[in-house]
Amino acid sequence: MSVTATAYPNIALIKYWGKRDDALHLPETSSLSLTLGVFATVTTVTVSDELAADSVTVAEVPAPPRFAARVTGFLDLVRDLAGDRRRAQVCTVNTGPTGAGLASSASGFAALAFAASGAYGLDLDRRALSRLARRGSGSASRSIYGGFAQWHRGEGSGAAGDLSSYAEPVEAPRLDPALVVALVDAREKAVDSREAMRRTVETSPFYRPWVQSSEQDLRDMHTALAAGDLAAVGEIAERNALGMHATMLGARPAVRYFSPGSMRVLDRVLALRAAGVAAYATMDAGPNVKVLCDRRDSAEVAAALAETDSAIRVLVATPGPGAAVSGLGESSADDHR
Ligand code: 2P0
Repeated sequence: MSVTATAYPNIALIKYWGKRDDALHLPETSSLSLTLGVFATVTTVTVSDELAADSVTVAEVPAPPRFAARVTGFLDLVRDLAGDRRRAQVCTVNTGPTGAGLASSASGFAALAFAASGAYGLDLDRRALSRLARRGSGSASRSIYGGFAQWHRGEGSGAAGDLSSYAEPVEAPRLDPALVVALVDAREKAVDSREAMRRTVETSPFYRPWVQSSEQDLRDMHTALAAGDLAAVGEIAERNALGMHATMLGARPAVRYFSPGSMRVLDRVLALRAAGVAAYATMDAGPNVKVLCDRRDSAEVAAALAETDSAIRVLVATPGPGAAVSGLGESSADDHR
């Protein structure tokens, strides 16, 4: 059985940064994101009797061992759920930069959750798929849905935590947003986000205060989304993201993802606001900057960001769809070699 699924990255407006359970990927805080309509990941999983081991390719090239091991670990979860020990071939193609703070692991594990659960014959609803995707990468739980989504931190540990930590869609019908992505550097980051968040939780004196403020940010964000108040949404998102980066600067040793180029883009966003354009920045585990604005202002914002000599590429993303199965087949693993 072969299943192909497509998923899109999401950018958090209220960030996920830090786990209370590393094995189950249970977060310290709830987070809220917008799924983008760009940089899809397309993944095909083919289950076969003939494979002695899982095989994983990324863009038709054998995956690096660390990533292949992560995929196999994820497939083991799916095999346990399905009671099926057969091995699988995983072929994944990312249309965006990988490991550059553009949420490639979110789209990647959301697509893998859909494709693998389908290929192993599981019939999971979106909540179960979100919980499953979470086990691959926390932020992937949110890419199961299009538009805005909240990943609940859930309550408790062990099975109770696992059952209660999933994402759900959040309606914001009065907003027509865009995220303008300023690509400052498309290279893979030096410190991966998993290590960076672990170090932050364990060593940063600024971490707990951010966790507390994030709870208020989330409540305020719901109010702003319901009111369709883009300026409030942007202000809350910007302060939440800068606060997250402050926690990392307090880690020992510090983790710093923004670069001089990122700063020039952030300055440009401030200049846009001073000129009356509602534009607000957020940044993740990398130097790239994403700017939230109204869709009608997105061309102006994109032009302004492109004028900085820091952005090597600027593109306008509007809200994208949730993960979905895009192909089914009965093909054998050989078909994909
Ligand atoms: C987020 N990030 O909310 C935050 C903001 C990066 C900065 O989720 O360890 O790849 O696989 O659960 O999901 C990146 O972390 O981490 C992330 P794991 P993930 O989007």
